[in-house]
Amino acid sequence: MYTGGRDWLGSRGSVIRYNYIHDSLGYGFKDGRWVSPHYAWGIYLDDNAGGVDVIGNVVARAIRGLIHLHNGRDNRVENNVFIGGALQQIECSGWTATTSDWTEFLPTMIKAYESVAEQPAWRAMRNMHIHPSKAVLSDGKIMTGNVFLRNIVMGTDPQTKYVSVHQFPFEHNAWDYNLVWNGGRPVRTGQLKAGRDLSDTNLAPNGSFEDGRPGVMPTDWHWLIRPVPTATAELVAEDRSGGRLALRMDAALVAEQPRDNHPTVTSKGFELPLGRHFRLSAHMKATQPNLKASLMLQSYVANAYFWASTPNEITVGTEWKNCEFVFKTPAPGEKGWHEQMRTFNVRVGFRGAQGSLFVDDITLKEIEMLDEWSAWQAMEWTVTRT
Ligand SMILES: [Ca+2]
Repeated sequence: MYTGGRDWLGSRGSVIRYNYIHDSLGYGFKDGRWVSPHYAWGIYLDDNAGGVDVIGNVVARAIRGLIHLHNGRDNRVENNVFIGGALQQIECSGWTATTSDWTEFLPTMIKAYESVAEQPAWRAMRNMHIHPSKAVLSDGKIMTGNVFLRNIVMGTDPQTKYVSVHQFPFEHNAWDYNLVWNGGRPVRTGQLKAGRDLSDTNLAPNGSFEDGRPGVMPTDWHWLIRPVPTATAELVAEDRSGGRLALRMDAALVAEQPRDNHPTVTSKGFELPLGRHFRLSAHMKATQPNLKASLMLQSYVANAYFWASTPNEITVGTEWKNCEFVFKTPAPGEKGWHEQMRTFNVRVGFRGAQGSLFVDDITLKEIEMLDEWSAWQAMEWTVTRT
């Protein structure tokens, strides 16, 4: 059952109610042959479809999923039974401000919206106070105002996911009171989220940069890459985030050198358990906007292996800002693991061509990682009154 919303209006006010939709097969061309089942959902709210009520349906078995909201907005999905989607039960794929479908259809949406915006019947519909040109959020996402309540959702395939979401702003959608069962297996949502700290103390050596004296490298830290002999990285008292001292690194980029071309310092090595999750954070600021720094945990033995946590690129501005990453140390046998892997160190690099980077309060702690279901529940959903 399909509808779309390239004109902002077409699907609004539609009700898909009390149907039994089952074994949607789909038929398509894949790897040189016509195949079925192929690329099908039971209910497909496509291309910005908005303002649809999907209520009280039983939707069973479809190859791709049982319902798909493709940049859907202002839809209510309530009191349905979704059972036996193959890839996932529910799919939500948002556009962003730069998605070609959005930029292509936006003029049509605005024209249609403005043609009815002053009419009471249209104004009374959900979120019709939002002009299409005001629909993009500050992070570029668009898909808002959807409500998923009191559905019963059951997966039957061991590989299936409960939900698959893409460019989906959790805090602008509501998802609550759904009953989910996956045959006793974990409920997969594709979401990861850090839980509580497991470490009582900071595992980063001298991460507060309070040990040492101004004008020299902090205690327990040393150069990893000093691209020119005059490059400086030293403790300073003039600008810090916490305590008395911080680390200052001055720009010394050797742009023509293909690698090892910018100042990089590391802490001394320390042991960490393998196969565990950690949070690495640091306070950073720079003498000018948009300077590039890097922060990572690394482990290596020369000529044997190199491993580093990612992502690690940071854009630093002129105000102190906390940058943090969550990652896992490789467990034995996992990608990135090496039999000689024992010690790790914290690494800070400064890629700026000019100016200085200030670093303070580097913190490394082992953390609990929530499972995908707990992470999904912990998202900052819109709260609805039921
Ligand atoms: Ca400090």
